[in-house]
Amino acid sequence: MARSAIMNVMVQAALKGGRSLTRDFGEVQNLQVSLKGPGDYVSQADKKAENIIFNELQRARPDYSFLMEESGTIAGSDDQHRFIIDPLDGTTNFLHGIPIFAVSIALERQGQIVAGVIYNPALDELYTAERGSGVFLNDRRLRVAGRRKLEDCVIATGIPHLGRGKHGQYLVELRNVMGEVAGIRRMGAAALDLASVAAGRFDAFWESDLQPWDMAAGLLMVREAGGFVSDMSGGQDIFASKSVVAGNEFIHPALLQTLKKPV
Ligand code: 2AM
Ligand code: CA
Repeated sequence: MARSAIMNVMVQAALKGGRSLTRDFGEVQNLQVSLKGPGDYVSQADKKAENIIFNELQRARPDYSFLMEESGTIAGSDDQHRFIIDPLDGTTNFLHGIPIFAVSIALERQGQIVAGVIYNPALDELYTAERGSGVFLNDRRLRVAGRRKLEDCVIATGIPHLGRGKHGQYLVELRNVMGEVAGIRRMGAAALDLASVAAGRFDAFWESDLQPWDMAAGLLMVREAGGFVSDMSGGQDIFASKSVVAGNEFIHPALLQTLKKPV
């Protein structure tokens, strides 16, 4: 698998950020027993990883712009290129010592996502995608799963929690989907959920109230694996609507329809 120069830069940044997270994750596991918990420690770990990733990318591409979960927007002299960075997707998992979290880095060119890297350091799983060149998990090229019937499918989702999302509407969606599928999973890291759709582990995924950095790299991966992505209304306003539905050509439309079934 030949990687472009920019992909090499993004991979190095993700690996370096991931190594920092791994070191801090060890300490987080020890802090579970403390009364206060590892909250402050995790915020620091998150910011530290973001700084490492930012420094790596900015050194290689000093003109590019940035959108980052922790530091927000940094305008570069080149506004045609923008890195979109989530240094720690799956923060709640990380905080609780659950090894399902990832670094996510995407590159947008003129508003289009052209490259993406998602790295889960706990499993040492590195997903890479370039527009038009496919998506890989480590060295293996990925394809979305081929299932055609919802009843055979394992569907991933994100459940809105305290202070977030429309809980009533979500329960309707969940009720609609659970009656028609083989299983539902809630992993708690949207970037990894999308990567897992690309890898054919999940047949589809839906979630609302997500940010661009949760989704950018993963959206490209699903597309490059031959899958379909949309917002909850079936359109392409994914960032603006903050919602995503992803799956193969059969399950994506079937899931969209099921989600919207009237009560
Ligand atoms: P995070 O771990 O980077 O916060 C979980 O349902 C998914 O929603 C995760 O990918 C999580 O990303 C994302 N998410 C986005 N905004 C969030 C918020 N305000 N609180 C918790 N999770 C959030
Ligand atoms: Ca995130």
